Amino acid sequence: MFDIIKQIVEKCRLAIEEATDTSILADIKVRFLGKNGEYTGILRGMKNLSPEERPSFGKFVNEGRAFIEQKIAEKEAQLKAEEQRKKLESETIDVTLDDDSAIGSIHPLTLVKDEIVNIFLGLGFEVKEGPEIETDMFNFQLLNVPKDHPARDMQDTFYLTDNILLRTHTSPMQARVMTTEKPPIRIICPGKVYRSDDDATHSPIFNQVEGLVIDKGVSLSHLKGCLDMFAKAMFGKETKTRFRPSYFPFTEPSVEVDVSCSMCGGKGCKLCKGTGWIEVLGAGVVNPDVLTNCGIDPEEYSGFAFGFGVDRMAMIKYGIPHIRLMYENDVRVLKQYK
Ligand code: FA5
Repeated sequence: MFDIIKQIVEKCRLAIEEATDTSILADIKVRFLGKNGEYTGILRGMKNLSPEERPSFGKFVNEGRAFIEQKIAEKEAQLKAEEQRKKLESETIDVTLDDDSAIGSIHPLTLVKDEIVNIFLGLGFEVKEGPEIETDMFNFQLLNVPKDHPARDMQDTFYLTDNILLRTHTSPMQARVMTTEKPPIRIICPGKVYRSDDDATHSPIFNQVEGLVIDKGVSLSHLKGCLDMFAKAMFGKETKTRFRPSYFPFTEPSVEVDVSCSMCGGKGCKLCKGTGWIEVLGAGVVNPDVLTNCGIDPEEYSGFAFGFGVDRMAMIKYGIPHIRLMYENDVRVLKQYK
């Protein structure tokens, strides 16, 4: 009996010694010391021993078990240390590796939007962002575009219900601020907008930054000064601005603003289609009806507003020929604008 125990202990010791990972070791533990394990089975033989033999046999079995348990614990510590070392080795980062292919870059639309926002922050404007799903009231009606007004055709709209739509410009945010805050107001509203448009320079989803200033005595000359300053900061200090009469229901008078072409300096090139000028935004003096709609007294206050497409600015700035290139997420295109 004692010899059998010695043999099993030896067999177990060898198996432990040869184990190459902690899961094999766990199997060995079950195989020998588990409920139905080989070593545990020995105890069943105790019933055949005389009462005198039992104490010394029991002691011998317990010593054998303690020996196996100690060997398993030692081997487990050794294997765990080994496994940890291998894991650390395989996860080592080579900080000397000179490869930037995995580094992302900021999207050109974000770059241009941030640049625009920073210029206006420098001029004392505050950023206001709002919902992309809007009510007809804020998107159109408060801005002097009642239902069935022909000017709605200027912005081909995605309606969700009769009165809920995807905002077609960020002007509804201006209405939201005018109805909740008291002048003086000096805000810009960047954000995504939606129209049913699709060609080389128009996308169904695009980005705008619109601006609004309301205070006492604000006039068209303040608008011209502000936008001229913006154009010089954005496109270079040699940039000239040109204001042409236009129409928007929410401004009176309304203007389209062109900047001298930054590519040819105004001489005429492919980018400006030979005219020397590039149209960048719409603007005007806030229509007094809009102020009244939003609860501001037009006798006391006046203001100017403007709005432009960030996508168009990015196309001009980086010479991007098709607006869709900015939405296809082709990294070969996007990583050029780090
Ligand atoms: C407006 O959206 C007016 N809310 C701007 C405004 C604000 C005027 C305040 C006066 C006072 P417009 O529809 O022109 O205006 O759009 C402004 C700019 O958005 C355009 O100059 C153009 O650059 C850009 N844009 C318009 N539609 C698209 C489109 N589908 N894809 C990309 N850019 C577009």
